[in-house]
Amino acid sequence: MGMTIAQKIIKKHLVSGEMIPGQEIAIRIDQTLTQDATGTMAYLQFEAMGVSRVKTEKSVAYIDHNTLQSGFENADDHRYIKTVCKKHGVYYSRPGNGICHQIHLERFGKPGKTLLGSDSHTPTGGGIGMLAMGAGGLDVAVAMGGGEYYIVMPKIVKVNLIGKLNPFVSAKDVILEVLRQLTVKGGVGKVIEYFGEGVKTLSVPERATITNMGAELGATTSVFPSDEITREFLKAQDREEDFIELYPDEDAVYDEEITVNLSNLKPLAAKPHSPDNVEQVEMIGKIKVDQVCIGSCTNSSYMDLMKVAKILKGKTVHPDVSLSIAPGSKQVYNMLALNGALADLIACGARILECACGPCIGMGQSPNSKGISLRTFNRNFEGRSGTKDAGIYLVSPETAAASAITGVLTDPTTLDIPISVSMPEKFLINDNMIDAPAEENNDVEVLRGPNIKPFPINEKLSESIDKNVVLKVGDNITTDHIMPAGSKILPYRSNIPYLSKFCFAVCDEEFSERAKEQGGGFIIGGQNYGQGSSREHAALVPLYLGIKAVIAKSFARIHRANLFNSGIMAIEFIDESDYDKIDLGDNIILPSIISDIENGNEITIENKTKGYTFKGRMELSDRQKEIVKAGGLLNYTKNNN
Ligand code: MIC
Ligand code: SF4
Repeated sequence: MGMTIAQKIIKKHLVSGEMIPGQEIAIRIDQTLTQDATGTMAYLQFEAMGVSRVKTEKSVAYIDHNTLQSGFENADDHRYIKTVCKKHGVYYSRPGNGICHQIHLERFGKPGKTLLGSDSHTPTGGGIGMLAMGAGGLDVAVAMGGGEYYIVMPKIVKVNLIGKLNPFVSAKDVILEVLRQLTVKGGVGKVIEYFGEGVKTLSVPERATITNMGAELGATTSVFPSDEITREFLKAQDREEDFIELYPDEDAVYDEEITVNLSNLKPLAAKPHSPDNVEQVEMIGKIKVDQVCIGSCTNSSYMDLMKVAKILKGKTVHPDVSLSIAPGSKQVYNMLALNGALADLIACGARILECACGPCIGMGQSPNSKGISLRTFNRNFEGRSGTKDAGIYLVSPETAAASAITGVLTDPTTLDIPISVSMPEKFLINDNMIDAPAEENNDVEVLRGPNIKPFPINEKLSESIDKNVVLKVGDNITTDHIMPAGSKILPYRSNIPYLSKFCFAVCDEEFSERAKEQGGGFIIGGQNYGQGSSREHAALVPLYLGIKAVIAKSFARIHRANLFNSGIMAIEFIDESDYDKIDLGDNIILPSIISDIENGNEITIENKTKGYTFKGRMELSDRQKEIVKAGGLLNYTKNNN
């Protein structure tokens, strides 16, 4: 039987397990990436493993999230990452060089390779035919140490692209359409593979926009074929030697299939507060806009910003709008500066930000109260922008630029501005902001600031657990709800005790205090609990607060793994009506948890307050069972060394 692209890459990297959807497999990781908001924790964990040098083909650390330095914390963390990387064989991309996913695509990604990143948008690399996945920092640390990465063998969804995009309709509209069809949980346990005649009409940056936002589908990853267009891109990046051709076999079998006709697409927007709340821009109507932000790892490529510059050339940003633009990388920024496009952006009144995540992670540019902000980003969760009552719309760069001029949400196809932008034959190559690691690690001193506090480590699991429900939440809880980001909190990513004050604050301001007072307990969740960011802080902080288990209707992939890695149990309701019967404060007992785990996957749960017993499910591989019993992956690894 023929194979799909993802199956081919998995087969080449398979260490153990069978490639049967739903079964746990282990794969070898060729490359890793970290960013600074998850990186400190990942390198602390790497150090705790006692491996002297990374064992991957290439590992790169990027500084892009915590670039606002309003205290010593971020600068200290950067210095720690810089020195720890130098010592242990990791390339270091300095602040100012740009956003991890954009740079990795430009300078390091290779078709056919596996990439594991401590950031959920790592699948951006699927735009050049990599199997690129997001994970928690600990999983990335293990991969850097040469350990395999465990995933559930995914199902493969074929997205058949036909036709060709019309002018002013863009790659962002393609992925918004896929999100409209499949929703934020439609990709769980699946790889999304793009196929069909429409593929060759899309450039690599456009493909990368689409695979980037596959994260919002909850997918394991997304991937495009590696074809002549990929070769041209790599050649223009001066690395044609990294190219290999990669197509699915003609008789490849897919588990599901959907078709998107590019010719029929219209500009789309994801309305507040979910990336799958998608509607046509024209149908939403001309709502008044307060802010427009262009950038992020989804839409900050040279091609994207050239289109924006052409739309804005000779115009002025509407008086009621604040427009900010953050180029994705120094390469992009520098090229815009050299060809004059930057001058057009400045002249129209755009506020040019440094090449970094910036407003996407709430590092500045929070909208005004009840403000409407159009963003070319990938997430519009409530509160993520830093303004709780703001309404964030996710749109294409074309829609963003058009609306910045008119001051209202504007369908860019209605503007009469002919623009054409073509891929450069050669990108500007200058890797002077990427530091190579030291040859020998003995004399490199790792510098740590006072903000770095020890991370919590769980205890061995005990047979019976008796605690209260300290929080009950609904469906689609994101890791941004669990552990918010933003400029005030992000500097403390290496300080779990401090972070714990903000845990779940968006949903329930008293949660943190309540959990501490009661010595921890249980969290009850709905569908798709833990979607969104890969931040393992969303598991480490609840661990610090004493959370023993999350009992939910279903879990998102990366967060589920992060919970188990930290030794918190992720238990699913077998009968979802049991969710309705539990209330905040109920006393819950797991009377025989170790025996239950050993005997299968059914967990007995007693609700003492309500006086009844029900069953939960925890499907674990033998290895995961041992991890949970040991109280997390670090304990398990230590026990086995
Ligand atoms: C995000 O977009 O939410 C982040 C910030 O990039 C996260 C990682 C983090 O929380 O540090 C992600 O997507 O994984
Ligand atoms: Fe950075 Fe935003 Fe991309 Fe996350 S989604 S990596 S915060 S640009």
